[in-house]
Amino acid sequence: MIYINKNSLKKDYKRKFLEINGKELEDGTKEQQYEALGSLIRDYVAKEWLNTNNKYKETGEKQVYYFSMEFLLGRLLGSSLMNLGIRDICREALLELNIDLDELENLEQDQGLGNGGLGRLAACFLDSMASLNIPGHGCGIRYKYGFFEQKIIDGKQVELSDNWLRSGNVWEIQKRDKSEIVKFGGDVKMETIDGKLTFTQVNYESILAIPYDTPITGYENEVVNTLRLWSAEPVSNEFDFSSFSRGEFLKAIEYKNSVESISLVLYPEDSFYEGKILRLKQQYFFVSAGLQSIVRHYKKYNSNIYELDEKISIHINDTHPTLAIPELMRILLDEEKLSWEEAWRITQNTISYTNHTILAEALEKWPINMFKKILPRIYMIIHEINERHCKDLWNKYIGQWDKISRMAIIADGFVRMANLAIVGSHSVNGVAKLHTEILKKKEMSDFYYLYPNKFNNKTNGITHRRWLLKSNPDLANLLKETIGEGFIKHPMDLLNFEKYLSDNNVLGKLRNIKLNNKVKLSKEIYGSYGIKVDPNSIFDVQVKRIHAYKRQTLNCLRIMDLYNKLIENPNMDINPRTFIFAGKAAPGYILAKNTIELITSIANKINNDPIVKDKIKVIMMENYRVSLAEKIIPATDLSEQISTTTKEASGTSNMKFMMNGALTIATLDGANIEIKDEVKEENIVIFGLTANEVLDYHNNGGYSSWDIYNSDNRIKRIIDNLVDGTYSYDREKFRAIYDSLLKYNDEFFVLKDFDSYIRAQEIVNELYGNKLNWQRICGVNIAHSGIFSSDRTIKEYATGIWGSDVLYKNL
Ligand code: 26W
Repeated sequence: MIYINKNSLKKDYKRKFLEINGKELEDGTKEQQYEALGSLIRDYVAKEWLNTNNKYKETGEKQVYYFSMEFLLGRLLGSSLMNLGIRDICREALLELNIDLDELENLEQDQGLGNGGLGRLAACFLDSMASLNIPGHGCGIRYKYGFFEQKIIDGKQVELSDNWLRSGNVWEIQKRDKSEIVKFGGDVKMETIDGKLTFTQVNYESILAIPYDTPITGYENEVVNTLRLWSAEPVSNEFDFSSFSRGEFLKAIEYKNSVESISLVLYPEDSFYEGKILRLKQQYFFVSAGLQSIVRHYKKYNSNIYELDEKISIHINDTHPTLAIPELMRILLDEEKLSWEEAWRITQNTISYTNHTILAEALEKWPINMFKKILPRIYMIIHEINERHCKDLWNKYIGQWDKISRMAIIADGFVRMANLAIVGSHSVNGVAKLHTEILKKKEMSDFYYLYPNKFNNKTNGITHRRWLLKSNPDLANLLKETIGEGFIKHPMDLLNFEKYLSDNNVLGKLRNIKLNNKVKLSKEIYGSYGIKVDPNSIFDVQVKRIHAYKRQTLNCLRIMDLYNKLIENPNMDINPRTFIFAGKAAPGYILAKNTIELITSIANKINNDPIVKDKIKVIMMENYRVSLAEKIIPATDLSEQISTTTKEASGTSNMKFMMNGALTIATLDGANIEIKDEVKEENIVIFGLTANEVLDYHNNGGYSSWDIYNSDNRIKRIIDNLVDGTYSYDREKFRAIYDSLLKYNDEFFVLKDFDSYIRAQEIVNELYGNKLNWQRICGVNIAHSGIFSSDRTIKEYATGIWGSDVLYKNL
């Protein structure tokens, strides 16, 4: 909370603008006005940032470092202003200068350094740590190009590079003096010095890691934590002019490019692992730079390296930063000269690991030969970890070779990162109850029986500050008017809203707020795509990565079915619906790209058919990202969470939608189960196979999509529609989808769940028919969303994993 009034803000802003641009505010472009405001706000933050760091040094509190390949922060201007408690006065001050704050906020490029759920979770966690007074910082990569920008051209996804740093980034500070050297390749020299075997990496390539720090402000609590992102540069940036005369100038530039390629671009694959050398380099690059800087900082203020695990927690977000384990071992063994046993104790106690997916194709494993060449010393350490681990297993599981080889860290020519993460950490958690149970009983059961105490659940959460206060201010105001402001610091207080749900006046207000949000989104849709949608129709929304397991195809099929019914019976009485999709497909994922084409083709057909004109519309919004989500979610009536049960580890958009008063239609997957337990069965619509049914099919077979196709006329018709020219002159266009459903026996049980999905949608229609009851249901969802605040999640991590729970308890 900073103390500043409207007039001083105006004065500061004008001065800042002049300093940066050398001209008057009125003469500046909107972009310049945004940039000056951003810089000013960062200046305001700077003092609290310094104070926070000084406080951490003085108190010596345990520091948490959240290591993640991805941080999907979105925009920072609005959230920083809100956290500092000056968004309203800033809006007024700008208004007096004839500037619209919303317009400036909308100009900010999203910081899109993440693919989806995992990256956004990291961002929500940073927000909660800062807001709960927890000394928790992020460590990652400053990709020059973030997640690609998606354009839809002729109904197809086209990827453009996301040059997000083009006009600079006002939020970051480069800290060249805090650079680290990261070593790749070379050999390991072993020698005995003073009777001790030592290891030195020689003939290696040095790469300079430059940190860029972004302040992470807590909500009105004067805490500013740090997100440190690393960028790669050659150690010497000077061109060697003698080599220029030797004609080797281009070589020098090529070298520079090859070094910088390490932090050049975010891999756009989500849930799919490819053994690319560059990705391995990225992983070691930021992990090594991060750990070296953490240990250096630690040693500056602490003399006893043996207590490192009492002062530092390192959390690894999925297996991507697992090299933190051997890298910390390397630092402790080779640089700090600790014994293996001491180094191992400290490493295990320091590191904790979260798993975010059970999809087999997402499991990272690196070919030994490639690994050894790039990281020779790290490989040796992993080899030793594996030797010791396997020895324990041999003693414990005598003769059980299958089990031992399943649990080995190095096997079949690969280094298996999940196994390393489990063995080298003290805590392994899943991200929703069902997901953790599947990890324990199935995916990681061997390890669970070996280390039952390591495994625990931490159901995901979302920051209610961005996803309610900031993105839905009208709803936040209604909540403040009714239950007071307490819910902002204590989101469980949202439960008090339930008392107001018998008040028709409150329900009416809820309805108006939603309608207003829908009107705004309709304008956005009209502005971007020229399509008029009816704000009074049900906004039925599925926005997330496009992936077979998330089953956008199931959603498409029921729209196709509804369309067939309407064509047959144009007078059918239905609640008009607007189906909204958004999401990116991995560039190499053919089926997902085909799904986008299907959505846009259905949209094209339906939106241009006068028979169904006033009843249904289909919209595919381009370039889904955090800032677009903030507009779509508050305007949603129906949240589609329809993944094949067991496949979605948790989901987090499900939580964002409920918090904004949408009804959820869902399978009993991931956190949907916990949402149902919170709101109770009558306030959510559930359909589809249960986890046990899916697992049973997986284990015992017995599913035939052909049988369903042949026995259900509706299904036969829509599947045929995929290839009979209904949606495209090119009858082969949707062949990939058609084949996945029939030829390859519908791996994700789309046809199996179809009937139950349609019936669930009929229930939604009935519920919508009773407007007051619908509003009440939406209210119940809002009231019960507090438990899904990431503040709750972070408190659980702090107490259950990091041992850094002291501070927020005093809040
Ligand atoms: C190696 C390629 C790769 C890249 C990213 C594999 C796997 C991933 C992530 C684990 C994918 C991801 O974002 N998972 C999502 O994590 C969310 C936060 O926990 C969950 O809510 C989602 O259910 C899960 O799909």
